[in-house]
Amino acid sequence: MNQLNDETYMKLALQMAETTKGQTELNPVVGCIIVKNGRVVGMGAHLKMGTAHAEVQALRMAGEEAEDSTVYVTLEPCSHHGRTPPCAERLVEEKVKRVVVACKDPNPNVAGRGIQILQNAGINVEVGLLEQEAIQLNEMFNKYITTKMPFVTLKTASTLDGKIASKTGDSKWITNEGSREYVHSLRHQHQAIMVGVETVIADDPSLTTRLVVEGIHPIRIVVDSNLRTPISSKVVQDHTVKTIMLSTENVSENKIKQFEKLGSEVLKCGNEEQVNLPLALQQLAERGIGSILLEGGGRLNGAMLEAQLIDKIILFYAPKIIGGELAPNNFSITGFEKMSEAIVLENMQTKTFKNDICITGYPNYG
Ligand code: AOF
Ligand code: ZN
Repeated sequence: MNQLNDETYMKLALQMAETTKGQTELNPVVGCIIVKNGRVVGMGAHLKMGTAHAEVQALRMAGEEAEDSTVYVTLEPCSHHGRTPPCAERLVEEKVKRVVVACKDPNPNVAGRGIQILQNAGINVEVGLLEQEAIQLNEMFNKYITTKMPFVTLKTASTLDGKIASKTGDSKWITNEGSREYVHSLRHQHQAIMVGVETVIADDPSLTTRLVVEGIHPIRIVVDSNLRTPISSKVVQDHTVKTIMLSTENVSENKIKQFEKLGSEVLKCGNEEQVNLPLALQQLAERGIGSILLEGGGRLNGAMLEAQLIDKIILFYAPKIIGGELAPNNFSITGFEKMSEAIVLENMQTKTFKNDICITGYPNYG
């Protein structure tokens, strides 16, 4: 066991939140531990949008022990009436003595008001313990709640020379099993998965989550300006989870009906030749999608990058060189003229899966 102090309990709360990543839809993941007279008397996590918040779950467990206790919570207790009543008021009613908060809630409806309610009631509040960890944990929620646009994570898998398939289109498999299993955890943690129509035509992917334990399937999104998705493709036929096709005002109503009859939804995003990507993401956010895993191909990756819509980039590199002028690249874009115009990634991190390298970074669009 670690040394027993505030950090020990906050770490536990963060771990509980971490494990629920992917199941709270538009809500943040939050963990809460309640300690009284040296004993843990309550533990809780927010498990599903629309249900009790982490503090309420933990308070229910603590019962009368909540009075005079210390509460460790990874996110500022809420102050507003959303789908559930305000946690800050509930903590006051339960007469807790001290509240340790990892980070403030960026939700404009809360943003410090929860802390204020607690302090006004004379509760001792400390903010900022393991703050960076707590902010990082909810990076997707933080973007959505402050901009009303989905957080987009791009994942690509390529050879060391940046090819996502051979010149004949073969792509199975570039990375190893360990890397691919990690990708399925990423699918579990995002509300939706997005690919271009070319990927559907070339690979007929199912885009579901397949883990050693059962995972959550993301909503499938196909960027398909001219509705060229084959009717026979898995994303249209298998009904494991909903499929949304992003298209334009220019496609025929007949074609749309064909897909709708089979259970897919078609969104018209602009009247240009190609899907208006910023408008598409805005429409998806309005439909309750706050996080998207973008899985290619190269043209869509490039277009999303050029439109500055990608928040996080996860690049898998397999120890292989395939070559081929015509073999598709991670990013198919016209390209910038000068090195000084290149998109720079920040906060780089690397992980390895045997001989595969996984690089994560955040593009800085300047
Ligand atoms: C907390 N503890 O466990 C969570 C919080 O619609 P509601 O009632 O679920 O409220 C959602 C908002 O509440 C969400 O946007 C975020 O600001 C906060 N989430 N707050 O005190 C929790 N999940
Ligand atoms: Zn709350």
